[in-house]
Amino acid sequence: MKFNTKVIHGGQENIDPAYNAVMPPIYQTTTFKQKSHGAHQDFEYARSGNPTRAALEKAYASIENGTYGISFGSGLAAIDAVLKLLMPGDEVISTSDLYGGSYRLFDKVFKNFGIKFHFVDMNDASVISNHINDRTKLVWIETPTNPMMNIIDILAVAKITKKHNLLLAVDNTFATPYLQNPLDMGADIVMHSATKYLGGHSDVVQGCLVINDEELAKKLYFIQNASGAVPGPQDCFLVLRGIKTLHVRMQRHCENGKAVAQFLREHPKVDKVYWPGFTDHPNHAIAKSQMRDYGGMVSFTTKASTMDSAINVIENLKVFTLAESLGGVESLAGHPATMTHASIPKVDREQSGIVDALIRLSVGIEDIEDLLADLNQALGN
Ligand code: P1T
Repeated sequence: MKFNTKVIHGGQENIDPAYNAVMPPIYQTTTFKQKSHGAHQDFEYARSGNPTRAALEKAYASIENGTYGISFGSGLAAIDAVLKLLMPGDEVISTSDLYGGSYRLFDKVFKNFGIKFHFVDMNDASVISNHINDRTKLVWIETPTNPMMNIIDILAVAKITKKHNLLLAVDNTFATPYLQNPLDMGADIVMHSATKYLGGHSDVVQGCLVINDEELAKKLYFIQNASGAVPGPQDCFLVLRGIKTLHVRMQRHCENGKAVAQFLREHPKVDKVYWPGFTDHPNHAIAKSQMRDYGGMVSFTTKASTMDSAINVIENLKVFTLAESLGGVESLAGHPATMTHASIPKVDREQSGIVDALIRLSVGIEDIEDLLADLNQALGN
């Protein structure tokens, strides 16, 4: 099955044995009757499993070319489950430019449980080797990174993690499986904030992991059930519905993202534009080889170069909505330094390029003329 067919049909055979519904029913139930004491059928208690969730988990696995899909109540809950594979004393090497909430979970929660994190600029993947020791267990990457749009070479990182027998987890939220499939490039775990492009309509918070290895999947299913951060059936239904149009939405996100990036680059009030499709992006060659297009996320700074000027621009936007999050059909604009990445200390943030003048756009699928006119008026022509 090719990708556009998978998003609609992948893993969806026989999802409603009772009535052959084309979409899985929303099984709004906490528990399932046992035939007799101890004689369970497929489902017993809804934290452990639910048919609506099972249909979605099969879809997750299918679109990421994996074997096992595991869903969670949010993207952060999915990351939390991966970190729970570790023990006190273990070490993690993470990209330094990553979603502020992921950083906060690492630095403010798991650090307290004796796990050590090395935050590393991975634009040159070989630097990872400098931080590996006997206690290293996991390498965590995001690519493209949030919000600086850096590209990390998944194949090169996977070569290092395989050599040292480390787990490699890739947060594929920005790219989605429409653009890249990290498991095919040697990753052990793919993670998504399904809140974003997979759900696609800004109406559901959810996360997932996709894995090929059976033993690893068993451990993560155990954590999913034991820790209990599971999504409800209604939310699973919504994400499954969103996935069915992922390919057509992503195609338009990519087209509009490219047009916005090019427009901003030519604009006299704009200073830097961060978008991996530019041929002079530092890792454009890697983006070109590991992604099928460049996505709908664009970050930029204005020449005025102050926090006030950046906030002024996003407050003047009328079609773009000033809001956290990304990946929905509507265009959003945010200020990473005070919003999504406020939990990262200012010095570390600025070292990654997240300066006070940085604006991040999630370019939606509206008419491009309206988006460009909106940016033009907000920038003051
Ligand atoms: O919000 P949640 O579903 O828990 O997902 C967390 C998360 C994980 N990884 C990446 C790359 C993300 O961008 C996010 C959430 N990000 C935002 C809310 C944001 O505006 O960037």
